[in-house]
Amino acid sequence: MIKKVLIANRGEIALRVLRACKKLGIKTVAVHSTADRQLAHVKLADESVCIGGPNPKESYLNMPSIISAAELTNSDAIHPGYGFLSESEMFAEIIETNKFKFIGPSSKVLNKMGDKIKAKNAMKDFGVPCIPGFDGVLPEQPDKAMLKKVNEIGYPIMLKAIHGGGGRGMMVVENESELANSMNIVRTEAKNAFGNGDLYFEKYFDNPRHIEIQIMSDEHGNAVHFGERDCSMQRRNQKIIEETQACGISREEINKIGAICSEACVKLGYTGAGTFEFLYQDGHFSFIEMNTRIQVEHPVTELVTNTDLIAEQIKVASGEKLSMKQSDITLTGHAIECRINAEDPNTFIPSPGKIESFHAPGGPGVRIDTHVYSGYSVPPYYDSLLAKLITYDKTRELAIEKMYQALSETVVQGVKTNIDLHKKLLRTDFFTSGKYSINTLTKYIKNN
Ligand code: MV4
Repeated sequence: MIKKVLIANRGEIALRVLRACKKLGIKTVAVHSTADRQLAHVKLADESVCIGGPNPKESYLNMPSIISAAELTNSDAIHPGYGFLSESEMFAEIIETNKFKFIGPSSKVLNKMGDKIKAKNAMKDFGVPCIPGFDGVLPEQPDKAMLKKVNEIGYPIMLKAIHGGGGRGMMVVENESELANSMNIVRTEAKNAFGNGDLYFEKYFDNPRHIEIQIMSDEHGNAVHFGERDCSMQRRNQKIIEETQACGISREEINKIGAICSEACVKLGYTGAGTFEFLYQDGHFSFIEMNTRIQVEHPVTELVTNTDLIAEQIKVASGEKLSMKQSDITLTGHAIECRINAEDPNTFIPSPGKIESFHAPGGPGVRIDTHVYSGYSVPPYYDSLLAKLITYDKTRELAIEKMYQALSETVVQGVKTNIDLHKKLLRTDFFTSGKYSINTLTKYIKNN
């Protein structure tokens, strides 16, 4: 039984986790940096502990400090949110050995999914469709075996770092003359960013959609999926709009890939919430990686499936069986999320500072997940997400119109935001028609 949860995160997700704990009658501990004393969830938590300086390394990434806070407050479990330590094998392992509960999968599973080749080979074994490529560690320089595989796959290929993520440590290679040099570049980049320069490659997909499947599994061998999200509306690996249900993909297709994902979770010994990321092109799903955490965009799934994924995540971590069967889960209606960031609309550079006034939109089917209030100062040390605005309605058209209205009602003064960009995007042909890929937003911004 979990009686007290330490929330090892900040911002809107810390508040979201706090709300789920309150609903379940679980005590909460907020941990925060010296720059985050003003956060709403710090004031609402039963206890709060300052864990270090404003730099994430001193606080939200500071494992000894967080574990000390858990000891000090007698917490049972730690919720890592997203980002920071949420996918850290070492953090999960330290929590496990100190007899706290990590609200997420085991350190063993985190190790496997954190290594893209291990993850891919496991998924292939479980029958998850993967992208053809070289599914081992590449040699220092192209050798006979590697070139044979490249020629079998055909150019273009994509070089990827085994420990890559967030769009770093990958490069498209168009022909053999670029191959050796590109390998050196990606390897150096990966060594610097992830401390590991191991590479693999795959066939390059030039215009895919980014579709992901939400899953949840318990400690008793049960797993379910909650359908898909289309997260293609992104720029430089930063998603800005997510929606479900995905345009033009049938329920049969989703249920088929969803069942493969939930079966894979059981075989993997996965526990908790997770997401299978796919590229979707020419009517086919191809696995790219698994996210072993709750994601920013989980609310759209909560709205169309009428579930509280964070509460379910906590219940599963406390050893309960999943409260639903696959047949209980149906997707009804349409939900869209717009990420409202404090950023310059032209340069996309973060725009920290004091929010002089803030007014949230409302009405039926309008949800806003935010930690922001009038007078709040956005610190410069963290990501620029101010609020997630989510609308829900019977049809996609109605959800879009509701979103446009909600964005028009929203007031954020004092910092620059991307609200106007969202309003413009909702009126583009590619968005209203639902015909967009991972390249669409970048192209739009270049031309407007
Ligand atoms: C790819 C790809 C095309 N072909 N793999 C980007 C981050 C990482 N999660 C995997 N990524 C990609 N892998 C092959 N074989 C294109 C991307 C990609 C991407 C994928 C999803 C969402 C946004 C993206 C932006 C650029 C590139």
